[in-house]
Amino acid sequence: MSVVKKLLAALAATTFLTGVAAQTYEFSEEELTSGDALKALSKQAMENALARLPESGEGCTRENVKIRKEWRNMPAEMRIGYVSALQCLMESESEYPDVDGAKTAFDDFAVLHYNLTPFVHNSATFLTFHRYYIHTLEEQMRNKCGYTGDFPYWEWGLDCDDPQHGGGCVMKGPFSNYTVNLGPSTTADPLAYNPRCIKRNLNGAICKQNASLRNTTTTILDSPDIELFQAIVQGDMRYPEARGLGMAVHGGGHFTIGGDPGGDFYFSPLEPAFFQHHGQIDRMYFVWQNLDWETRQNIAGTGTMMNQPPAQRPIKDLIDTLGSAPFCFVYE
Ligand SMILES: *[C@@H]1O[C@H](CO)[C@@H](O)[C@H](O)[C@H]1NC(C)=O
Ligand SMILES: *[C@@H]1O[C@H](CO)[C@@H](O)[C@H](O)[C@H]1NC(C)=O
Ligand SMILES: *[C@@H]1O[C@H](CO)[C@@H](O)[C@H](O)[C@H]1NC(C)=O
Ligand SMILES: [Cu+2]
Repeated sequence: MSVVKKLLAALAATTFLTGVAAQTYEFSEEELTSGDALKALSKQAMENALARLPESGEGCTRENVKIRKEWRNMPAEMRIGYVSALQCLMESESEYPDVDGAKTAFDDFAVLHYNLTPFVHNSATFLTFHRYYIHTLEEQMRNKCGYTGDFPYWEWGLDCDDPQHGGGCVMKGPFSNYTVNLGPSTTADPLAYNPRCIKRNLNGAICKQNASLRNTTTTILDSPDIELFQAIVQGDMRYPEARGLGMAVHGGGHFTIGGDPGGDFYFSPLEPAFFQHHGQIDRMYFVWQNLDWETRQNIAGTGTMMNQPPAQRPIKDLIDTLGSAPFCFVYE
């Protein structure tokens, strides 16, 4: 089955339950700003998650569970392998011969995101969709490109104090030769072939105001249920608790990089860092869930406008990263 069909199917089934207020944690201001609080919460969540797994045997176990890591905590050779696998997808054939701008397997992910954007943001499916989306990229990196390492996340807050200046075309590093093939979403035909360099507009001020270590931590701590968690992560204006946060940590991470296509709501997956960024969103979801697993296995909100095709990958399969299928990972 194609990636598109699988992801569409993932959106088709929803359930609704209500959450119960969670345990409270007390941290000092210093612990919140230094990241010590976030480290403690992450550690607790990973321990709680691992405790739910059998030692060994069939399915997902403590022996075979994958451990997703902060980019800088990955060994250098694993980071090189990760970049090579992304470059390999950027050279692999597209599964969308009909989309003029989709030249590679990497571009296909952007086509998918472009088509689904209105249904998978500020909706019940935001967290589970993106969890499955980056997992699908990981699977393609492994299956098409032989990647054997772990999947990374990007702890934005570690970079807020040291913004690299300037913007414009990326001239250095592994993606200096990468061509962005389609978009932006503001053109008359966004899916047309439109080759150009990748531009970034790194912004430490946005990072400090919206995606600091403290922001990441308070988002996890101040969200009693899934409805508020997904609202506060995205700055959903419909909720008083989330108003005034701007685009919150989700937009904050995106606009710490910004540029074209990184700042394009529809085509941001054409920016390779998108996947580490959404790794961090998913890690926040994982930490939040596993701090109080018993009450945090639900979703909230309207389903989507997508009632077709019939469900093949129910959302309940996407809630637990330790489910026997399709996931088996924790975040350290
Ligand atoms: C980019 O392409 C040029 C010309 O083909 C090549 O010399 C250079 O090594 C490439 N850089 C990277 C980072 O792949
Ligand atoms: C960053 O945060 C400030 C204050 O919370 C907010 O006004 C602004 O819109 C946010 N920026 C983004 C890009 O979310
Ligand atoms: C991030 O923290 C700053 C102050 O430290 C605050 O003004 C801002 O509203 C916070 N944003 C989010 C998304 O939590
Ligand atoms: Cu998205």
